[in-house]
Amino acid sequence: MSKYSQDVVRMLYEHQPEYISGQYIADQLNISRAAVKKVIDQLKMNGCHIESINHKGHLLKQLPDQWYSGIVNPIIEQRHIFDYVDVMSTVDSTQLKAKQALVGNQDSFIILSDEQTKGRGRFNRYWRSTKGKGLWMSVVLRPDVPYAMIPKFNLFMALGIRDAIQQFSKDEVTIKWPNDIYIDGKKVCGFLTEMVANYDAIEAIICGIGINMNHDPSDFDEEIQHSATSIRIHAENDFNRYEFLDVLTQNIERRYQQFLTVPFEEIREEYIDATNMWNKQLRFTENDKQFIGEAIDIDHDGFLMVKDDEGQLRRLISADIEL
Ligand code: BTX
Repeated sequence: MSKYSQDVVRMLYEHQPEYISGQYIADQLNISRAAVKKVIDQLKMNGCHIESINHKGHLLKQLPDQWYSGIVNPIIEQRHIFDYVDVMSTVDSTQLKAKQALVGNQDSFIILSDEQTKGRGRFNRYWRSTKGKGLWMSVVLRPDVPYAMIPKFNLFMALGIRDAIQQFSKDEVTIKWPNDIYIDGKKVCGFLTEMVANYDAIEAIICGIGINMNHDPSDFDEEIQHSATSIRIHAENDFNRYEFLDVLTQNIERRYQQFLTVPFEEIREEYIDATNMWNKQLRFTENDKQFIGEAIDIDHDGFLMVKDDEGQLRRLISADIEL
């Protein structure tokens, strides 16, 4: 793509729903009108719905189905907690990329990619990140908090992600403590929080978020076809990936500020209401040991309280749970 593509997309996006003349774009970028036409033709070939009318100019009719930094940037610039966003078309893992990019600086940022070739979940499990179908991103933040706060960060993020997905889903969206979001018994999102720390303090929190956004059921491969779902499958109305990114990052910003200023206790009831694990027998795996039990509460520190099948009370900070 031309080096001007993102600038042109941004101008078209910011002028919506107005037409914008080729001459105006040319003047702004200090290039010829012929060069502008070439960029616009290229964008159209890439699937951007641009309407061009003689003497009127160009109009972005519909937001594209890929990530363009020219559109992502103005959205993320509205979020005060981030310094920048890096938009990629493909990457091994946004989480790995984020860990490299956070070294030697104090930036808070987002890495967003259209595809991951080595997306990873917890315990190095795979995370299927099909091109163009999902929101695959890592968020790097720099809170000045003690290590013990990290599990709480994950709880605040869970609510932020859940709320964002709920705005687009006609069906109830629930949290499966501690790392998944579900709709109708199937996983729509997995997320995880990692940290980089030195002896005294946290240097960065890296929250990797994978959300199935545009998949049809047939887009999931055999291994996860029965356990995965997407927002589109449950969406009330047609939605665009940029609208979703806007809502998601608003919710992340809101919950991050809440995480910094209020104790978990203040959102505990809300979290319990949003969780889908109550009143049923579940299989837990904790440090390679399995047991059956029933989740009965989330305590003031965000630990899951479980009564196992021998009647013993267990307090879990993390575990693998089969619903
Ligand atoms: P997890 O370990 O709880 O979930 C991984 C499991 O989920 C896999 O073993 C598989 O059964 C199932 N799975 C894999 N892909 C999908 C999918 N697309 N939809 C539903 N189920 C799936 C949860 O891990 C945390 C995942 C974080 C992913 C993000 S994406 C951006 C960032 N980069 C990266 O490499 N990881 C994070």
